[in-house]
Amino acid sequence: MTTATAHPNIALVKYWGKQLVRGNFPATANVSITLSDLVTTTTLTDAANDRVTLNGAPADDPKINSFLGLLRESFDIGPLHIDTRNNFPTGAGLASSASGFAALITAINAHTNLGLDTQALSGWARQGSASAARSLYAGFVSLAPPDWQAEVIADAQHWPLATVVAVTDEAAKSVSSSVGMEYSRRTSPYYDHWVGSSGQDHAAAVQAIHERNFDALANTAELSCLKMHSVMLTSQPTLAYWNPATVACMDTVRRLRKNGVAVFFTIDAGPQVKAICLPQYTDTVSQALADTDGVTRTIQCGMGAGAQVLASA
Ligand code: 2P0
Repeated sequence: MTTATAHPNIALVKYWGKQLVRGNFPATANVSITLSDLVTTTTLTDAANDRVTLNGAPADDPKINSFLGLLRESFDIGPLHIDTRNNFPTGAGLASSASGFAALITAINAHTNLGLDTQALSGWARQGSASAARSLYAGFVSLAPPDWQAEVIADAQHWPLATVVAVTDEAAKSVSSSVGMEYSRRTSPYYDHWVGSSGQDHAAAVQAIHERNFDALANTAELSCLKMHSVMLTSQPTLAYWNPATVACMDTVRRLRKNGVAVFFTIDAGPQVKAICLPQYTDTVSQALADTDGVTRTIQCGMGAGAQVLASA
């Protein structure tokens, strides 16, 4: 039996869209921070047939099935019972597939003695879910050309930012990110500009992180988020991930920032808002978001660890 954990990561410059090559490579350079407090815990046991339980209930997840199929083209991996649990809403724009595939490949590596190093694990995780490549690592993580290998550009101690998650709806999304990205590539009139400008956004974010320039990171991250959502909204069918509370949270964050609080927002493929701030503002930001109409709860996170094996026997 083997247990591994991994944390979700939140992109500050977003991945949305895939290259038209095998291997699940993003079309846009992206950079993230790995969160603490939110965690996926995955336990593997040998079984007669493959079986997956997600948050305690039997699950038939095509992405996990095809990931196992891909791994078995290269490695001898017997049938497994995969028990995976999230301590946060699943499939709701909180990067459960990033932590999920990072924990899964980390557990499989230990359980079946594949002997893969972190870089190789990250490459395999990318094939399960591209954002998962980043969750192998702690700190500020880039996934960018030329090799599209996730790498740490600064560790958590360099700039220990805090994140407050404002939960507005715990339900799972109706359109998966993979499907949504394909709609966007095929139909959004803004898609080419989005892809073409991502290198510039990535470079600006990397520089802001290295310099610990909060305003520069805030402006770049909010622009990347809003450009991604513009692409989503102009896709056919439209991908409208926001609800009224999402918009209210954005207004709350903008008001705080105007009043001198170092905070910015980012939103992924779901209606939750993540407010990233300097740690001394965490309580102020949490309180303001908790008081915002439609917010059901807030979760405070720091910078999290990379994926790790907890126990293997
Ligand atoms: C990100 N997202 O960079 C972006 C921002 C959602 C919005 O990565 O198709 O689940 O499995 O590679 O990684 C969500 O996409 O997609 C995602 P697949 P994934 O965090």
